[in-house]
Amino acid sequence: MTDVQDFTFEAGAEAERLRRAFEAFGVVVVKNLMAKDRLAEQRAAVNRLLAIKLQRLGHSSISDDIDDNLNALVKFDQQHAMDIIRAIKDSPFFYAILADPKLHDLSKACLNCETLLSIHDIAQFRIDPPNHDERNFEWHQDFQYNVMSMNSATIWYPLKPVSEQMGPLVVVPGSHRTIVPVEMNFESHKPGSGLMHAVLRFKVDESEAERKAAVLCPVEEGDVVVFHSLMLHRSSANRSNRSRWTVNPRFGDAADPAFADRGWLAVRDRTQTAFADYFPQYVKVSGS
Ligand SMILES: O=C(O)CCC(=O)C(=O)O
Repeated sequence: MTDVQDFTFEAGAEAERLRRAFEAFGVVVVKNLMAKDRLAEQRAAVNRLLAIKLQRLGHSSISDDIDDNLNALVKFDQQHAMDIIRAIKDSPFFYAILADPKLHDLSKACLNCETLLSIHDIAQFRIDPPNHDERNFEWHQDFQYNVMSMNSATIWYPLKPVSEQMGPLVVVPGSHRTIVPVEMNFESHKPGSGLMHAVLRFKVDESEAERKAAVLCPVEEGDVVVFHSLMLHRSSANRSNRSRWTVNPRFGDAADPAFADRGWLAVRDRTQTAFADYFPQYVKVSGS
């Protein structure tokens, strides 16, 4: 049984050690990588968007805390959380995260590569309010959603600590060596609804995945998780009384031969059938 400590490092760990752990487990946790003041700036940027939205709805008592303001906002309508996610992704601070040298160094070390690509469309920001399970992911791999280089890195870090009750990420260390076949059904999918996860159904032996699973918790302020695009992972339910805020960009290796040969085509808003187009042997199209 793999222990989370086997792939957990302090910031400043040598690239070679990170790479070896990433190769062995498909996941690495780096403690204290993001500076606390950078995280405070990111929360402040999120809070400005929450304040704008609340003011537009006539709500005048704005808090300094993103959770208070989000709670006030979703009382008007849960869908406002999606508007905030959309605006966050289009904010300069989010582009700065994609350009963060610390995340680049970590991704390059893990992927053992020199030239990264990061596609804005598939970088995510998640807000997971308590007891709101609609957007929770079952067991899946990220490659089928993103179709960047096969050995891409998904970065996952919280703006506030994630405790056991808050729905920590669950991973299967060492599961990153095979592509899991999927069933795709775009029939009732609405782009931009935040429900893209429901389009793919992964053929996973769930009891085996649960048996080998490691729960990444607690993840403290400043800690960063990076995992391989083929590593099996899932969400868990947030049963605390505050939201889980996670920053979730992805970095691929531009030198992956198949990725470069297809002109670095990946999944963007308008290319959601890319996995079926390039990997038809893993796909059964249903609902047509
Ligand atoms: O944060 C979560 O609950 C799931 C995130 C995830 O599955 C992903 O980043 O691919």
